[in-house]
Amino acid sequence: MSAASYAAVDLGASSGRVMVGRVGPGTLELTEAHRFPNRPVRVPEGLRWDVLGLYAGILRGLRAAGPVASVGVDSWAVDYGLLDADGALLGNPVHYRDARTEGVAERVWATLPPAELYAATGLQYAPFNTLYQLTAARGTAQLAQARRLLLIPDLMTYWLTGEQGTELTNASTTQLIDPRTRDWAHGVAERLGIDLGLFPPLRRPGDPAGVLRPEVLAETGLTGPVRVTAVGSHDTASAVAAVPAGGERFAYICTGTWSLAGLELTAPVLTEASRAANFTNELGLDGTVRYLRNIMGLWLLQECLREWGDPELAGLLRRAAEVPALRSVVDAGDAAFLAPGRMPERIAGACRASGQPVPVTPAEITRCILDSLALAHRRAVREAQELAGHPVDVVHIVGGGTRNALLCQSTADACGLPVVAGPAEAAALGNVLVQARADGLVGDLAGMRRLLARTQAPVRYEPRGGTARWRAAEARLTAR
Ligand code: LFR
Repeated sequence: MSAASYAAVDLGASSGRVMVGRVGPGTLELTEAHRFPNRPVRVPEGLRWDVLGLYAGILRGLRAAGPVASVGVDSWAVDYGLLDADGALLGNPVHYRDARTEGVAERVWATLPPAELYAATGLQYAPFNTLYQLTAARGTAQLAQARRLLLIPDLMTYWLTGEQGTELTNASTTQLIDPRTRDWAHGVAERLGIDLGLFPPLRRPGDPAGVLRPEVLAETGLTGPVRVTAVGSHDTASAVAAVPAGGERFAYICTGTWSLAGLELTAPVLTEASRAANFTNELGLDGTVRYLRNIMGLWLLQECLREWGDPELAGLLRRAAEVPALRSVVDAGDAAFLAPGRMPERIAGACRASGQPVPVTPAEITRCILDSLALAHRRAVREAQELAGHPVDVVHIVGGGTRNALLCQSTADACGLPVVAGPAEAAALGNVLVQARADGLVGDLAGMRRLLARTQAPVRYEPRGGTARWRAAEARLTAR
């Protein structure tokens, strides 16, 4: 095969897309076939994902994509659907921002102390890790009836193919995987009474995941057989695979609804200091570890925009750039910002509580958010290097936030390092490249990255000095 087209289904927290990647010798082109909103729905029992709407968007996208050699699916992590004995979905998958996990971690830790849990799984504490969600679900009629658990991309893949599997990079976010063996953490599951038999067998990026069912072919107008390939089905795993870095001395920040900031390592860091700093060891391509911290990300801004009735973003960012930098900052890693709703008020409240000037106008609040994100990026990049003993010379930013020049420049200034921004559609590109690699069209991870660097034209931001101001702002935040 000398060139081929691949469909990447990439589901983000606020939108889904089907992208088509054309890969040939030395070439890589990505085009958008279809983009659709992803709106969680609040029903009486809580916040739920509209997975039927997402699947309908995928089918529409595959129709628009036209002939492809294979399809791969990636999405956000940790969430899942439960299937009954007939293989039918039991209810709407619960959104990771749902309140059901409040107070659950403490119950888990009474059986399995946090230090032991970290030593066994290397996963950061986040209230929404699948392990806590499953503990929250214990005793529900739905879980009692469940015979299978499929993570979101595995559920979509199952509906497309009829075949079930658990893709490893995403499985590593459940907190039920041992990052050393890259296999299930049986001891953890046993002690917490979690039935690992609910998960179908593990599969790895590049493994075959079936072919599109005849009904899917009929509905999408595609001619079979069309293969489905397991990719780094955690969107962050796919995005990190598409960081156009040369060598190893780089940090990355995957920006979108979240900012995921950290390093690519060859082994997990399971020290107590790492746990205390809440760094996670998620699994990446080819035996790599994604050593990173979750930062609230552009969610803070998205929620404000929603509250403000979705004003035009470019104008707002221009006005925000004119607001003096670093007047007030909030801790963009704080789980207090996890839940939806009233975000401008909550940000102003955090500034007031910490004795800083209270941002009032949308431009001021936007500036506060972007400064706070850049500051959180600075902290994560620095602490990751210290904790892993892995120095870097450059910070790569990929994902939607690369379109935000103010955020990229502020991150370069805050880190005191050059920032290389792009590609924006990193997750889709990583998804496409893993499929192309399974067909022998690209080489190893380094080869994939060389191809990206040559074809995707990233933008470079040099630090403009003034790191002392960022250091002072950080001290202001951590002093409290
Ligand atoms: C980013 C992401 C993060 C994960 C969060 C919740 O889209 O996948 O990596 O921590 O969403 O699933």
